[in-house]
Amino acid sequence: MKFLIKHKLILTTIAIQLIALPLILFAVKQQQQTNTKATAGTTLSLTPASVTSGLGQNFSLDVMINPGPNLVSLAKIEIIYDPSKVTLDPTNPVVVNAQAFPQVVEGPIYTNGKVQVTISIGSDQSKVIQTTSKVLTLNLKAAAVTNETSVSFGPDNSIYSTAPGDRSDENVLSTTIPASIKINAAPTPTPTTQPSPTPTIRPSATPTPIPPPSTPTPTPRPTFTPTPTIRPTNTPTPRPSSGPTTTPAPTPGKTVFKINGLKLHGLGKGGDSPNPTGGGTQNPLRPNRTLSVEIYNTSGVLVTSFNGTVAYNLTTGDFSGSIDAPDSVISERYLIKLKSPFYLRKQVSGFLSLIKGQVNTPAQTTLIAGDVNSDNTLNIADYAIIMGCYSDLAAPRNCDPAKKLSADISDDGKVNHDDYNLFIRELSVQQGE
Ligand SMILES: [Ca+2]
Ligand SMILES: [Ca+2]
Repeated sequence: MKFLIKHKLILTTIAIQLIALPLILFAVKQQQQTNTKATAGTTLSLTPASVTSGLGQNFSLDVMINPGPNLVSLAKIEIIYDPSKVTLDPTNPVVVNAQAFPQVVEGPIYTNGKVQVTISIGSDQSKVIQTTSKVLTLNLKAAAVTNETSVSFGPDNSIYSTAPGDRSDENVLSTTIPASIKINAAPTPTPTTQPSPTPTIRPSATPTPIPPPSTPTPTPRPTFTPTPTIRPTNTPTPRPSSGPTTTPAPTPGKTVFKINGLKLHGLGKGGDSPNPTGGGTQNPLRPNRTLSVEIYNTSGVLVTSFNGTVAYNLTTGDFSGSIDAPDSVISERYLIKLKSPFYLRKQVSGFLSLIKGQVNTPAQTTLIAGDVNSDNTLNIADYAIIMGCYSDLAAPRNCDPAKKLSADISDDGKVNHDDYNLFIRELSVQQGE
């Protein structure tokens, strides 16, 4: 009997384990899926998800954003619709929610069946979107009878975030939810909106293209004056012939500063203020950078300053170089500060006990980006230059080659969301040292 009970107990334990194992595996898999999703995590939706309208009547759709775990700074929105079924209200087609997004960065641009607009929180880092908010309202008109037509998000939507877990150039949009429109022949007195029970959730990467109108019933185009679609002149900045990473050999007898592993925010493995270990532009267009070395005595009085060049290393994602100090520099304990154009000046940690006539290596240092006008401060003046040169959907508003060079803080030849978002992310430190 005792043996039987023991046997039964063993069998029961095995049975429980057999049942529990798939459950544990399932739970682990679920966890992994949740984690995968959480890396992007922001949702754009059109509400109400379902609208029934009478022919010729006006109706509105709101674009809503649920930031998820992200802190949204900028939204690039592209709405597509079938212009043979639905038209834009000619007087007021797009109303941006200026409370949440006070800065219209570009657009709205109206093309056949498409609305594009890029909006941001402006220059105040604390205004990032952290809760579900209205982005804008689309005012539309029911133009042709149909059982179903959709108003949805096109392939070119992107959301940028200042969260520490995100990169400055990372699109954190994960999901877009369209709206379904039914247009009845007899005009209903008031358009009824019904919350749809199950909105179709589609990944933003694969939008269903709107089929071309089957019957060529030309919808009269609204009479509003659309913003002309000015495509930015897509002349890529010519890459300088690379071969810059040849560190010149130090001159014998010279006092040399060996700069090792200098990180520039937004470039290579430089990270940025909220995410120091994050990445940046892997192939910066200007791999050689001027670096000013300032030497101060232990009382903080400037002794001398001199310039040299540091070069980008693709493998390590940072900058290195050897810079000759003037002969007047004597062996002494010094404070060192480093400054490169468009970055805040930074004091190297600790003192450097300099030995004249030898190679001296200051501690590894990281420079903060975004000082577009190189006055050692991050403020509205830098922001204004970035906004003036911003060019993604349209030509820049106020830019020239020099401004463009300085505003392109991600150094990829373009001034757009990457540079804006990097600047906003850097604002936790606004003054150079
Ligand atoms: Ca500045
Ligand atoms: Ca850029």
